[in-house]
Amino acid sequence: MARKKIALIGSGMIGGTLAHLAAIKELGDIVLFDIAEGTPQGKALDIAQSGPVEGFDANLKGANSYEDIAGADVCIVTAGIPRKPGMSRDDLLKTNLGVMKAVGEGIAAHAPDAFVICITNPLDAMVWALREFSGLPHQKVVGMAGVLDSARFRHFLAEEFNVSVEDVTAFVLGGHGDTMVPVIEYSTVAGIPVPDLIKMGWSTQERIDAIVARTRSGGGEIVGLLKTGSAFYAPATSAIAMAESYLKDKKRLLPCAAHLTGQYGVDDLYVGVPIVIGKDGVERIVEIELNATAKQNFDVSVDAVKELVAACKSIDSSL
Ligand code: TXD
Repeated sequence: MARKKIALIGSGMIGGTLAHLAAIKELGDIVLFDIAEGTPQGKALDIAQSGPVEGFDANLKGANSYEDIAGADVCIVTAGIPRKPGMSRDDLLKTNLGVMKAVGEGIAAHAPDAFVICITNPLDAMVWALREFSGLPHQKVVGMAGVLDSARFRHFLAEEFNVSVEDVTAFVLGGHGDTMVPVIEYSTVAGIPVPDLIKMGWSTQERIDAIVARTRSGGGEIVGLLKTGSAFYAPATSAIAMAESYLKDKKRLLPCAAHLTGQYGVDDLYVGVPIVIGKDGVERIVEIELNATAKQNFDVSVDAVKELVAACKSIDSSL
């Protein structure tokens, strides 16, 4: 059986880490694509040279032409620019919308059967725009945010309870970052919900509230420490989990930005919800009942995404 092909559109910090992880996990052959000349080629060669030591077999190629992504099974998109000081939200939207247009057209022309995972910020709007520009089926285009947000939440909860991260599950809905909605009733340690753990004296509501707040600003905390960029290890690992579920038809249930068509009362918008990812892409959108507070927070999150999409539409009239 031929190896799968994974195309990484954008070969910056997350793109390079994605390539390294995909190679170590032997998910397939890898193409690193970027508009910057030399960067994808250099990273591809560097990672390929780690192969003999690590013991993985994968072809790695750096590219500046979309033709090289031909026939990719998975495309993971990190292309774009970060928000720089003095730049308005609309300046960033304008630039990254232009990038999504180029990327969407490149994928449509050369890898129309791929499962596409968007990571570029502002995530919930960019994944919507990428889907529009590519014209791919909605179930083949998703956004990565929830897996990262819930991984951050799980890490903090495991520290708080002094238990293995393996036994901590977390449930996060809504948009990325500030507006994410952690649902603590569905977050557990080996099946024991967090509210029960509070009753058992493992923690207090105040401490859990502080963890929720820290999770919401998890991206900003890392930017503040790194100073010259944003998180890349955990974002890359999160996207790889989604890619692996598709490539291996694992049917994992993961929180991702998915296209809603009435679920949770939302229509034609990408919002973070639990989905099942298998060989057909988004195989199921999981609609759970939310309590009043979670529903209220979810609606705030949806409104923030709606506003971003409206801004995209006013920037690009073809949308
Ligand atoms: O949870 C999440 N979704 C996120 C999102 C978590 C962390 C970071 N998140 C966002 O991912 C971040 O705000 C950025 O929008 C992306 C990528 O982050 P990364 O840290 O990898 O950014 P880099 O290092 O700046 O890499 C971006 C690359 C860089 O090499 C550019 O040359 C390239 O994108 N780029 C392009 N590639 C192809 N085509 C075009 N048009 C293009 N423009 C820039």
